[in-house]
Amino acid sequence: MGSPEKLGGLRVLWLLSVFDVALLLDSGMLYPRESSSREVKELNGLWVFRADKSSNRNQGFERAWYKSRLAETGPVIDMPVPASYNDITQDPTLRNFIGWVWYEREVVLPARWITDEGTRVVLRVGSAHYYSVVWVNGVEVMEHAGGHLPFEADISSLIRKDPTMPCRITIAVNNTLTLQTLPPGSIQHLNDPTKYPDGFFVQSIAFDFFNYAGIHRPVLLYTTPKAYVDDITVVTDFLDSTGLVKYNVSVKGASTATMKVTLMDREGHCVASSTEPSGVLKVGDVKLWWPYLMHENPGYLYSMEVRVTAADERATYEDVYALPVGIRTVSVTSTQFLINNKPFYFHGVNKHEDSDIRGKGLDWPLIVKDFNLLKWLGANSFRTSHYPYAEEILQMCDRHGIVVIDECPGVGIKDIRSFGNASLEHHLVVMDELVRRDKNHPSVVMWSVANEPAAEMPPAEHYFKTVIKHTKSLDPTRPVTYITDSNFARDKGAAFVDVVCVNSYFSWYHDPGHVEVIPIQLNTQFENWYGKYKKPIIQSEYGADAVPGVHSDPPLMFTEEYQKIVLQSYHDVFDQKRKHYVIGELIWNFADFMTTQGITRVVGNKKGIFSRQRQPKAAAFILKERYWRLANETGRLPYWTKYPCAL
Ligand code: BDP
Repeated sequence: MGSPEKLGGLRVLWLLSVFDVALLLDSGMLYPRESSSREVKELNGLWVFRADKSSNRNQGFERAWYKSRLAETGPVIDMPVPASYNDITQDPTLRNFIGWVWYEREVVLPARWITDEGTRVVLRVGSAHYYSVVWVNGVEVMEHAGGHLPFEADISSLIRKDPTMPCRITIAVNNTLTLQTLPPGSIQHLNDPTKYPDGFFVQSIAFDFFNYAGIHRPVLLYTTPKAYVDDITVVTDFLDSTGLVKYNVSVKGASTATMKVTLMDREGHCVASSTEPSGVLKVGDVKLWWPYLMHENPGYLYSMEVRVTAADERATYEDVYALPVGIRTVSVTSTQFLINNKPFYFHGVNKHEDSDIRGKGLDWPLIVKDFNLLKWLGANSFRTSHYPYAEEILQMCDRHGIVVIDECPGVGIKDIRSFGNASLEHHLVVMDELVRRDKNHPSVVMWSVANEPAAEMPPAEHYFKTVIKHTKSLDPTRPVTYITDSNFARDKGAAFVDVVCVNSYFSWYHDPGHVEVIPIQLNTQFENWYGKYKKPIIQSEYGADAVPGVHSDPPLMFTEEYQKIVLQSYHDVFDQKRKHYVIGELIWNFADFMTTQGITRVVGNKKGIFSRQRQPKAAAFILKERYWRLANETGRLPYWTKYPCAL
């Protein structure tokens, strides 16, 4: 054994060697935060809106709707941002609309933003589904492909062109999915005049949630000085009681800059500092970031304040950015998932961003309600099935200690044409964007690159090998997974992952009505996967639909009783296998959610343990009892959790 100093030195060397991130993207995507040098102006609220219902959906571009006020080129309606537009009006053609919709908002800017040449003004869209084009005062400033990640543009010079003009922001958003988008989809034109009206077409998708569209997350303007902190990357470790924070700051807008990096504890006391743009901060008597129910003080966050000063011939600029930092480690053995070197058992849920009226629009009351429900349930984790969730949600996870499997929108990859080069390249860019956005969240412990792709298709092996390898090169500190269905014989991707994640629906999609098959089939599933790969396994989905309020005993499918007995039958097997290599269970789903209309869906998917309005079904109480018991066995409950009902 080496001396602690020597081991510490090696640890620091290891830290220095990782995370020299090879992101292909040329700039950072820090969450916009106010500071003494940065202002934020939210543009949430009412926007002007029009769907382009012309037969080719292209009139907006042909007639250049972006060049003048939208109200001047046709009728407009009010549209809230953020929100999906689908469920806002009484118009059935808008609910099921496919094509371009146009949003517009005029903003009055503070005079200083326009006159001060030393200030950068950035326009940022949290997410818009799926393809977006953005103009400011009729000039295109950016385009973005992908419905779940942010994009931004520096609009400083544009707003200074004519200071007398208001700042008119136009955003055109198209929800059409193609074989190369993520998720993929395709358009079917149905031309038989004996069956369909003229120009009839539908969007086909191979995933099980409604393709809500619009501007789903906040749009805002923020400022930075001309020389600014463009990105920060943090990787953490610890040795005994010393925390290690490896950081790297990238500055733009100046060739040389002086730096002051200060790490502060919760009380605002400085615990470490540096004047280098990169290095390792050592934190004595470290307070580690722990998951909820694993420690009496979960979600501990330090604040890393980065202060950059740079000068040019005209002025001196100072930029300040404060990043929350949780110090923790993640690692995987052949049978365990370790957080801070202690075994972690995922007892959690799969979610969706989905609710009445708002669709997939960010909504604070809903977010806070969901976190209260997660805590009530005793859930310590969730998977962002089937796409990256809002940054605001991940920040809540960081603060509350809810562990996250962060999934990209690689869902419904079922057509062989979606395994081609164009798809693969886009998938890699999406992983770049996802890791760039979420790399510093302590709550994020694993990346998921896809859900239930058609893994049996010949190109799947190369495709997933490439995506997983790329993700590992972006972030060597977190395990990577992809989520497979229970079709063991056909799988081609699990060989490359660190943790095997399996979805199965025994006694539902197979052997419907026969819960007695669950123990045998689930046991076979686990033994097959572990036997072949010798990797820890998470049951990443299981469940059954229950229409709230529908009952029967003996249990019949779609009743609350059937959902309960399915869950309980799975739990018996989990309890045997978690002693060996099963490291988690995530129920499908936290809440009922909207899907495409179809004969197997009664106004959406009803596998929630809560209704879409977040009221518990009988299964929620089964799970609550189980999760608190698991927490008692595997974690360390904080004193106040003796009274979970008071939460
Ligand atoms: C799984 C999918 C999920 C579906 C679920 C279901 O991963 O998106 O919603 O089935 O059918 O296979 O309920």
